Order: sequence, then structure tokens, then C-alpha cells
Amino acid sequence: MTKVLGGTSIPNLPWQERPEGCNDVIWRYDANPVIKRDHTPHSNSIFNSAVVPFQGGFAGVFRVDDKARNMNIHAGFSKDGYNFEISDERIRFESDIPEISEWQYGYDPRVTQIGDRYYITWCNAYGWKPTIGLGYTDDFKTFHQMENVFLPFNRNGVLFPRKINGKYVMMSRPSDSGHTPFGDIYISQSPDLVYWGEHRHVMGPSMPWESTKIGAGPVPIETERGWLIFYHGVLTSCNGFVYSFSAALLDINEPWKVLKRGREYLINPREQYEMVGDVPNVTFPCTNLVDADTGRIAIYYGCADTCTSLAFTTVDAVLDFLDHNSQV
Ligand code: BMA
Repeated sequence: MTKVLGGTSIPNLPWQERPEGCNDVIWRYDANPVIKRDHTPHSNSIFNSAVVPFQGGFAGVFRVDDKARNMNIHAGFSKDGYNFEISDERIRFESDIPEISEWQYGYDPRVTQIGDRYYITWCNAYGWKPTIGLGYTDDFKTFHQMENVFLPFNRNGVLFPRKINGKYVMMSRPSDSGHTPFGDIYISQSPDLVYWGEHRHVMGPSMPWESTKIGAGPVPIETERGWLIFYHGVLTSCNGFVYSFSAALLDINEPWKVLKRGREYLINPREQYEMVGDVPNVTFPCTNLVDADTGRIAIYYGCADTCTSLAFTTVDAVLDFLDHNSQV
């Protein structure tokens, strides 16, 4: 088994064995979606959300669009990773920076644990324009907002789970004000989570399934072979965008160097709950929980901008796929 570095044991990781006769690298939970759109009294949809192990169970930050169609992020908890209690109120960040902390909208959170602290990155409106917001919590009750990471326009900010060469490292996807028709993954580095620079290009659109734009997905998984990441890719069809996802392996010390990258998607919209919803044909991963003991991975992904689903794989299954199906 390929070693997962810096990870933790998650004995209660949500898990189902690969169904008999299924050869897929990633397979879906048979009772998807795990979080339905009307999970809280005022939710229109709950999708693209982040879950982490917390106090023997799980906690998370969830993208909740309400019935007025405001886009917000909410805290939630779960004992088993399947049944969630999600607040019907948005997170209200405490902050010493009034210019930054006036809430406008926020979406697509990721949560990265570094030490005992949980950092939240999300697409945060500043001047009603999207950029990367950054905050932290120690208990998922009180949340603190820090400086925005970048100027608008940017989305899909994902923080690595440790410093690399003494610096914090974040992936992001510079974009425009709309439903951006382009997008590459970049890396930026920071000594203090406030000042970001030393930007590096990681990768851009390539194969047909990801030919319009790509963006980082969940928090990178550190393995003895490199950083394993899942990322989404978008194809423009005659009927609009199609969001699928695949995997890549990045160099452990210079993560802007791509060692392997999937030629094919691993999950694409094909189940009813992925093809039908507020935005049809979207599978959008924001979480990968990894049990360091077994290499099992549980992926939470948004479906059709409406609900949240679960899928399963293992570190070795994804690396084996990359070994035999890499485009680089
Ligand atoms: C992106 C983001 C995601 C969304 C996707 C598909 O630009 O807004 O939150 O899932 O579009 O609508």
C-alpha cells in the first residue's frame, strides 16, 4: 500500500466496497445523494461542500444557497459522515478587518486542517466580485476571517495541509466576473497566510473532457509518491458546461510540477442527481477524507449545483489509474 503521509486514522470513514462487477476507479455510494437540497428549512440547494474529521466524528462547511438564492456557507456536524446537522444560519466571521469582513456572498468552501486549526478557503465576494476568502476555526462554532488571499477575480482556492519549503501553499484559478470560459490551476506561496507571491503555473485545460477550464478540488493528499489531487474539468457542449473530475500527482517539494495527470475523467455526470438540478451536468468535488491506515478515500462532491453525494476509492486505485492513463 502506498503510504499516506501526515494523515490520520479515520476508522469511521464512510465506506462501501466497490460493487461486484464494477471496474470503475471511483464508485458511487448506493444511497446518493447524501445531503439533499431541502436539508435545512431555508435551503434551495446544498452542494460543493467541505467535510473534515472532528472530535471522533465529522464537521464541515457547506455551500447553502437559500430560497432567495443568496449564496452562503454554513457550519455543520455529523457523527457518521452520512447524517449531517447543518445550521440554517450562515457562518458569521469575526474579524478585525472591517473592510474585508462585510459579507456579500460566499461559496464552494474547502477546509484544510493544519495542526489543531481548520482553515476555510472559499469563493468570497469583495466589492461584489469573486476572490479567495480565508478564515479559520478551532471548533466550528466561532469563525475568524483573515485577509482575502488575492484580488478579484479568482476562485477555487485550496490550501495545502502543511508548509512546503517553509511556506504555505495555495492552489487557485484566476478567472473573470462571469461563468469564466477559461481557467488554469496556479500555485501561490506565503510565509504568513497574508502575503502571497512566487506564483507558479501548474496546469491548464488539455483533454476534451476538461478543454474549457480546470480548477482544484479537495485538499491535496500527501503520499510517498507525491501530492495526489482530484480536480474538476469543464467541457463546453452544445448544451452548456459539463463538469467532470479526475486526478493528478504533483511533485512533493515543487507541487507546480505535474508528475501524472489523468487522460480521462474518473467521475462525470451520468446519474439522475448529477444530470438534473439547478445547473445540469455538474460533478464538483470539494472533499476527500483519507484513512491513513487503509488508504481508503471518501469523496464528497456537489451534484448539479443542487445536492451533495459520496463516492469511494483508494489511494492505490487512483495511483494505478494514473500509472496507466497519464497524459503527461
Ligand atoms: C462554477 C461555480 C460552482 C458551480 C459551477 C457549475 O463557476 O459557481 O459553484 O458548481 O460553476 O455551476
